[in-house]
Amino acid sequence: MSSFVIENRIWDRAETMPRDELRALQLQRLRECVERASNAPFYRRIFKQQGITADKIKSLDDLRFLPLTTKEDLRQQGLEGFLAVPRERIARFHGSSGSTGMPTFVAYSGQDLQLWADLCARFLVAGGLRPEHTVHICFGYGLFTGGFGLHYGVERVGAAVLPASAGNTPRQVMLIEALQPEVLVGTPSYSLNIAEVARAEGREPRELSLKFAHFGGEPWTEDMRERIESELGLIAFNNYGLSEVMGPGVSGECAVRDGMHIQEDHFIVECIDPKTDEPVGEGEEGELVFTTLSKQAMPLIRYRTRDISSLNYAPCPCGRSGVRMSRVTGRTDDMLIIRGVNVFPSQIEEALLRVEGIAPHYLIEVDRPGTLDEVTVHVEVRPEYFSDKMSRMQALRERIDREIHSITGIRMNVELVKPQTLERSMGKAKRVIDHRANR
Ligand code: DLL
Repeated sequence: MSSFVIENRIWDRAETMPRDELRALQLQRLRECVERASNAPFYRRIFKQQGITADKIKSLDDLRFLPLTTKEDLRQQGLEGFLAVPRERIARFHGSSGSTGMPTFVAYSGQDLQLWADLCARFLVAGGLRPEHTVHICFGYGLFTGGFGLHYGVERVGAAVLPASAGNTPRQVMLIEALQPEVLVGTPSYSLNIAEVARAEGREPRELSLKFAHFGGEPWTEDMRERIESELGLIAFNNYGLSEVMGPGVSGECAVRDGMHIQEDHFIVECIDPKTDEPVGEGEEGELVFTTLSKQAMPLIRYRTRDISSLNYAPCPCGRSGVRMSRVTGRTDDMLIIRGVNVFPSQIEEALLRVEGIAPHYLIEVDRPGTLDEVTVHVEVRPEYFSDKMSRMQALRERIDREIHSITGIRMNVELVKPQTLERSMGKAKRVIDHRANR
């Protein structure tokens, strides 16, 4: 890790609001949100059917009487079904690329964009950003919320933006060398590509100007954080968000780096059992569900994220009162069911990173050639470990097999591949190919 020290600075006093005050504010904003949401055709119809009105919400506990909203609802109703303002008040569209090809669109009013920049500023400052810094943003600028979301957050803090966008990694390295940014913003997996290309060009990645980084947009493990920090010689912070709810800025780590503070004055979070829809206890894993309290153009009520995490209400030494969510360990729709056992890609990542000699690049392939599921994990070997000696590679494979088995309880095929052979992604890494869906 870098020796750079992150001070505990707070962007907005609202982040430290006492919890009783916070809950009172949430209740008031929840009523306003229900009022606003009833302008959207989807909610208007449901509220009418179920007799829901803002004045019937007497306490935050009444939230559970409100309907859950799903990604399917967004797909089926389209943007129009969820717009709570006339088209002329929309200032920006974004979208998340669905597996079906057609993105799910989201809309922002001018006020939403202001709030978004502020919420990004909060977690950036919590993770050390200061006006004198320069920030290299390698998220894609486009429909994806990562590029523009972080861009305006950095500007709000008053720091300089280097809008590198995604792709063309040699050029990214050149820009870092030329403009000496202290901060990197992007997906964690892409930062490793930058390190790799820098090294291939004869530069030591740890010698680059980067001191800390704000990563988000995809799942990553604590071991991956350590690997990235040691590769690039920086301190890495985690931040979380999703386009439907706003984009980045829903939560982020403070200097303590023990969970991401949710910006609860603008989002109510619940953690539910995805099967029963009942709340799980504090610290237990469940699906996160968000209600947007302040969004104007596209308010969402009890939006099911499919992200699996847990909540920690213990006070944080940094003074922020927002509940902390754990790392996302997987998505309900990412979970692989292998011969009846539930496995998350993050568990495989954890196993792989325990083994010395392998590079943090992997791909999980699932198939069912006969009646049984088969998983093949393709893993890159680090150049200095790659060898023509069968026995050496066999020992490495067995070590990986044991780690995977001890974490997931199942046996997988391990295929070691030469350094640099797995495809590098320019944004969110693709970790799983499941052929079973096409059989
Ligand atoms: O990825 C928003 C974002 C951009 C967040 C940049 C942070 C930084 P979507 O493309 O809609 O939006 O994808 C949202 O990505 O439901 C999670 O499954 C996953 N995700 C986002 N951040 C994290 C994270 C953006 N820190 C989906 N850890 C979410 C794990 C994350 N998963």
